[in-house]
Order: sequence, then structure tokens, then C-alpha cells
Amino acid sequence: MMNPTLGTATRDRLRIAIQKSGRLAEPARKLLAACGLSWRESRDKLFCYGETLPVDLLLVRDDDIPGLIADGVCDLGVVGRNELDEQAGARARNGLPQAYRELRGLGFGQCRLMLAVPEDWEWSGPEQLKGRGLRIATSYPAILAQWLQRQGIDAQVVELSGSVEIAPRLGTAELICDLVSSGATLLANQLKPVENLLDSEAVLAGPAHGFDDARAGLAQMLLRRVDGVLQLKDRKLLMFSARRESLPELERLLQDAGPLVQLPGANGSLSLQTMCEGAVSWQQLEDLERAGARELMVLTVERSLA
Ligand code: PRT
Ligand code: ZN
Repeated sequence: MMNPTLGTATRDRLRIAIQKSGRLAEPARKLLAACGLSWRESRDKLFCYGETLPVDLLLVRDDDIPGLIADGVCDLGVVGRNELDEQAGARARNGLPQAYRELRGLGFGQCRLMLAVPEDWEWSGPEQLKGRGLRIATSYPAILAQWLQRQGIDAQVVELSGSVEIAPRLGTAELICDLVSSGATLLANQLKPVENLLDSEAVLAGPAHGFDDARAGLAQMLLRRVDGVLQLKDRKLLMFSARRESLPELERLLQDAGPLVQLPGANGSLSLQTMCEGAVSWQQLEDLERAGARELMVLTVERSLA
């Protein structure tokens, strides 16, 4: 049972590819676990058999995920938008049909694909790259080529699989196009980001065409649960009691929250609750208390179906 038969045949189990190790591995597992999935791990740690639901995991390199979906080896995958778009661009360039699509942005693994130039360059815009026969080092040749074409720039794309940031110092390129999150890597290499080519994050990807067997229902259920988890991520339920005369001021303080639900409480007071996006700070609680709120409570919402 542990050894999956790979292939495109009809299946009654859903197979999701996630990164084995790296930036997206842990958050991807956490997200799927929050969706109610659990697994039995195999000895080779490449395939995890789904226990609570017929949903299995394949642990792979992130670069392999789009291809695994294209080949039907996996049904869904958690992968960086940068990787998915790059491989989609490469397929398009080779005249291949689009094989996968982004189903959901997942809100982790955020970074930007940026053009970066040596610190001492004066940057006035992409125009200044025209007609200079410049070389740009990148691991994202398809996305970069598309951008250059849109801008009408005739630079040469130098494809590197790693350590792109040292290319200018090595003299293999004048500038680079690479992922940036904190910006520390660029800074350490005397480079500065100048143009943003792509806002990236981890995404749930699936095949361009849906499923026509049991996987359709499983994928739909999973998507619904993913939506539920993403929606709840920053939500807090705020509960308190108050006397009716305090309501106008309390409503003013809570104008950014959801609707204020009022129920009759003890001793003629009201029992109130509302949904808040993001954290509720001590300061906000103290302000509400001063305005007449009592028995304040902030609760994490664990699960909900809209
Ligand atoms: O082994 P495998 O091939 O699976 O892993 P990998 O080394 O290719 O991937 P990994 O784990 O490094 O990245 C996986 C995904 O995380 C990427 O495809 C992106 O979608 C996302 N991600 C988010 C990042 C970054 N942030 C990031 N900062 N991927 C890479 N970087 C690198 C970047 O290339 C540069 O070298 O970090 C450096 C810049 O970081 P700062 O913070 O210095 O700006
Ligand atoms: Zn990789």
C-alpha cells in the first residue's frame, strides 16, 4: 500500500505533491493538517499514506511539482507561484499546452521576483537597459524573457540554477533577476532591487482540466476546507457584555469589525459578539472596557463552514 503506482489512470485517492524540505515544506503540511488530513509516513519518507481521508502526500523537490501535475502523477501541489509561472512560461515557449493552473494563493512563502542592479547604478527605469547588450543572470528565464519582451528590451538572459546573486561579481552578467524576501542577500552582494516582475507566494496548483472520477469530489472538499482555514487565519471572535446605553460608543470603537450580534444577557444587560479581522490588542480591549464593555473575551475560531 505504501508504494504508489504512478501514472495518469483513474484513481479514487487524491495525491498532493508538497516540498520535501525547504521553505514551503512545513507550512504546507500545517495547512493540510489544519484541513483535517493526517498521514502514515513510509520508510523512504517520499510517500505518506492518508489516514483520515483518501488523500496521500508525495514529498518532492519544489521544481518537480508542476511537471508531476502535468504528467498526472500528482493531482494537486503546493508550490511557489514563481516556479509554477516559470514552468508554464517554458511550456508555452515550447509550444506545449497549459497543463496546470493556480487554484488558490495560500498566504505563505511570500517573495518577489526582482530585477537587481549593482548598488552604484543610477536607476531611471527599464528604458535604460535598451540597446546596451546587457546580460541578466536568473533562474527564471521564461518569466524574465516575457518581461523583457513586454518592455522591448533586447538583453541576453543567462540561465543559472543557483547563486545568481554573485554573477555580477564573477563577471558572468551585469545584473540579475532573482527572488527577494528580506533583501539581505542583495545587500550583502552590493546589489539593489529596482523592478518587480512577480509577487509570489505558495499556491495550490491543480491540472488545467479537472477530474472526472472520485478525485473531483475530494479536490472540491479540500478546496472548501482550505478556504475555511485561510479565512479563519486572522479571525478572532470578540465577546463581551454591556448595558444598552454604552452601545453607541462601543459600536463606534468596533466600526471596522463585522456586525455586532446582540443577545439579551443577565440583569438587563446585553451579551454581544462580533468577528474581528486580525489581532485584538490589549489597548483595544481597554478602550472597550472604558466605553462600558465587561467580561471581554477574545476567542480563536477553530473551524467554520461558510
Ligand atoms: O530542494 P528544493 O528544490 O525543493 O528547494 P529550493 O532550494 O529550490 O527551494 P526553497 O525552499 O529555497 O524555496 C522554495 C520556495 O520558497 C520558492 O520557490 C519561493 O516560492 C519561496 N521563497 C520565499 C523563496 C524565498 N522566499 C527566498 N528568499 N525562495 C528563495 N529565496 C532565496 C532567493 O533565491 C535568494 O537567494 O532567498 C534569497 C533571498 O532572500 P533574502 O531574504 O535575502 O531577500
Ligand atoms: Zn528547487
